[in-house]
Amino acid sequence: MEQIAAKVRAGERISGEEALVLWREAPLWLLGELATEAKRKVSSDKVYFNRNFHLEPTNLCVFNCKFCSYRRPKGSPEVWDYTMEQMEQIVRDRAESGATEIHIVGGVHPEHDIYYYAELIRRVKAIMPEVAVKAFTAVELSYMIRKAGLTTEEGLRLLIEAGMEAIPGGGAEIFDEQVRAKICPEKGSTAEWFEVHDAAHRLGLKTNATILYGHIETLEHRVDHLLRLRAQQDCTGGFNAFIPLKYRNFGNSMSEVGEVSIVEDLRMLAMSRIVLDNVPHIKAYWVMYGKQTTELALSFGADDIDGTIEDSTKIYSMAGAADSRPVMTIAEIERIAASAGFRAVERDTFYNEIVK
Ligand code: V47
Ligand code: SF4
Repeated sequence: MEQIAAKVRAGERISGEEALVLWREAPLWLLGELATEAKRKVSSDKVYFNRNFHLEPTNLCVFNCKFCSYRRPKGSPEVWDYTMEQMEQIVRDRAESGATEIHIVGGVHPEHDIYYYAELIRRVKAIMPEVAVKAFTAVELSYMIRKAGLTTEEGLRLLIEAGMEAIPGGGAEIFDEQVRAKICPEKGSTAEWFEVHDAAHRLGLKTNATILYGHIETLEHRVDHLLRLRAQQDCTGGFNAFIPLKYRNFGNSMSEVGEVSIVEDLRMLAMSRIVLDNVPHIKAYWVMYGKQTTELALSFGADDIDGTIEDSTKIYSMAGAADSRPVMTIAEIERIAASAGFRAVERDTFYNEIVK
């Protein structure tokens, strides 16, 4: 274990087996120390955040992932399915908010096609031309592109021409095909997820990646997930950030699985930073962890806490996250970063610093 820690300190890449030894045997303080050293090499004393909001067009979905607390079947009183005009109004209401990014993600709609979504992006950009559109998980993209009979590259080009500038990390879940078949059997495959991100990177788009952890997967599955991402990043280099998403167990059909501890969350973050030596940013998504754990996360390799959100996402509140009205002021972000010993820095979607 000491030898592996020395390798990490020297900036050398560790293997999957070495990662497993560290994950199982290293004391928490050591993981925090190694991850913080690695974080400082990339982002010194900075903790990044942005001013963003989410647009969730619908919670209808053609898939039915077992961990999802968000999707509702057609006819349910809890369905929302915004019209184009309603979505324009949501954006108009935030036009003066100072947001630099809009994150558009929802269920995989049974009827809307890629041309509808291209139009949505165009209308968003018409209202807020300066905002960066980070839109659609690889699962949504793959579905709409295949339905239109386009190649992945053609589909992405069409959305890029409409104004899409980045792709969020969702839909990755767990790459191991056997675990994926158990928790989200209908959803697009691991190969499809990588196909979208690979093509996006080759077209010059920056994307994020996630893992959904803390359910039925093992540490081996988590390491396998990180290694597949590291290999992709070696080839295309387009991942900006990695976001470990903790499985929240409220209101879905895997609730009996329970939730992992905060200590496990911290180990997950630190190991992500250590193994993903070629991904610059590790995001502690505060909406999912809650504000206190997010503060702790900054001592375990995270250098990004996402954004102000403005109470615009329901994915995590519906899955049992502590904060049912997710809003974070910039003063709060600054306090959290300072309390962890770092400096909050506002960024845009591409991690350029915004100097006011
Ligand atoms: O893919 C769904 C996850 C993801 C649950 O790129 C759940 O900046 C936990 O990807 N418990 C979508 N997680 C959200 C996402 C995301 C979020 C924030 C920032 C970015 C980014 C991306 O939400 C899904 C799935 O993995 N999810 N249900 C649940 N019960
Ligand atoms: Fe649909 Fe996404 Fe929920 Fe799966 S996680 S059921 S793809 S909304």
